[in-house]
Amino acid sequence: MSTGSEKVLIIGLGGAGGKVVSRIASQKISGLGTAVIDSDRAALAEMDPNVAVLEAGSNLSWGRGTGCGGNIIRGEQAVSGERQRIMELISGKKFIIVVAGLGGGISTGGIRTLASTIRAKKIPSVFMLTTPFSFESFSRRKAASESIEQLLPVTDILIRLPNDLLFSMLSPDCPVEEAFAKSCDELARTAIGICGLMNCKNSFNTDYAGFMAILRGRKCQCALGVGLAVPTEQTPDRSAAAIQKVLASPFLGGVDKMAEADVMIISLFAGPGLPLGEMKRTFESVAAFAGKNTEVISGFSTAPFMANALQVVVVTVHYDESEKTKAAEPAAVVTEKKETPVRRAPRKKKASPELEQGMLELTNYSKGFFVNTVPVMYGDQDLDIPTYQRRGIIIDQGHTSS
Ligand SMILES: Nc1nc2c(ncn2[C@@H]2O[C@H](COP(=O)(O)OP(=O)(O)OP(=O)(O)O)[C@@H](O)[C@H]2O)c(=O)[nH]1
Ligand SMILES: [Mg+2]
Repeated sequence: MSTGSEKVLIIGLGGAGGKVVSRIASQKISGLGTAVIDSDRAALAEMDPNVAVLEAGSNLSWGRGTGCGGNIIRGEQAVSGERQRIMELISGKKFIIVVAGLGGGISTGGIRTLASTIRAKKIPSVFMLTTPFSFESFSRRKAASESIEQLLPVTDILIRLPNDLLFSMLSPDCPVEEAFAKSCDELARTAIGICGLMNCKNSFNTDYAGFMAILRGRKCQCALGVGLAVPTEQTPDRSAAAIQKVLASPFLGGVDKMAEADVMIISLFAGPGLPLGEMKRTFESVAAFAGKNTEVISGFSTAPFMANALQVVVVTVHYDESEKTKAAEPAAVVTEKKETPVRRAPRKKKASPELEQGMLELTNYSKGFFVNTVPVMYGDQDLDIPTYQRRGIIIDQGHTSS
């Protein structure tokens, strides 16, 4: 199986990933290869003819080309058994995007093997994963979130898109099939947008390294909006038109999400000759939606095939609470390490506090109840009388010698 000579490869894993990748393949974008890994033969048969398909698990006892039926262990077995073919599939690639809907059998079970295989080949990659709707089963949601935990150490860039964000943008009357179809269109646009983003040669910070610095190993949720516009007679301002589309993106979750973001990445992609004024105006218009604590990072790139089109990609990153506290920790450690060792002065002895308690007069008290008992004698000494009295010892009054 071959994906051709394209240096960038988008891999769909499982049903949702496959649908997205099939849409991307149908656009025949030059330089972009597509592949799908699934154990569901029927789903693979529906792929665009440009997609390289890898049927996983057909040699296993349960594998009859019917999919994993939500069974994560089967998903893991199916993908682990295809390590060699996956190696061949990704060989020679410069950059890989993986798209999958976590929660399913092959996607949740197989994603780790796919990630570790890509890492073993040292190919830069971005994982774009949806997490299940809140109405899906608890076990699916739990499996998805555990899968994210396991993936963090083996991925560089993990973009986690909660499917629930779709609800915030689509009307409740929207038919389910339409909602899913729209989401796949959006994910396809997003994946293509990310490819543009990673190729930002003129970017300030929005290239692969910049993304890695923000996302690597950190638990976060992302939201993403893509808007592409060309100037027309009705809408001559392509920047405003592209921003409008970004704001309407279902995976952006609305302007409130932008204001709450910890990081906002704005990237422009246009044909050669992008005017400075238009670039500045676009960045400023999008950045106006950021909150006062949002760190805004922006970048741009140009390519001849974009002609007079302008694409705006906005990624917002919302760190989990635990990550926010973690972020403060390394700084503290670094400061401590750089500190010049201080020679400690010899410890001073603590000054003893002044004795405040009054003196108790030392007198002989009556033996009380024991006055008529036979005294305990040792030689001529009555042992019932305290030793200091018997021997006439002067009691230390509590002051130290210094
Ligand atoms: N946004 C979006 N999410 C989807 C779509 N289809 C499925 N999902 C999500 O992706 C998750 C996994 O679904 P699939 O990709 O069909 O599952 P799979 O990996 O093929 O799993 P098995 O068939 O059990 O091997 C679901 O739980 C949904 O949350 C879709 O069309 N759009
Ligand atoms: Mg499936």
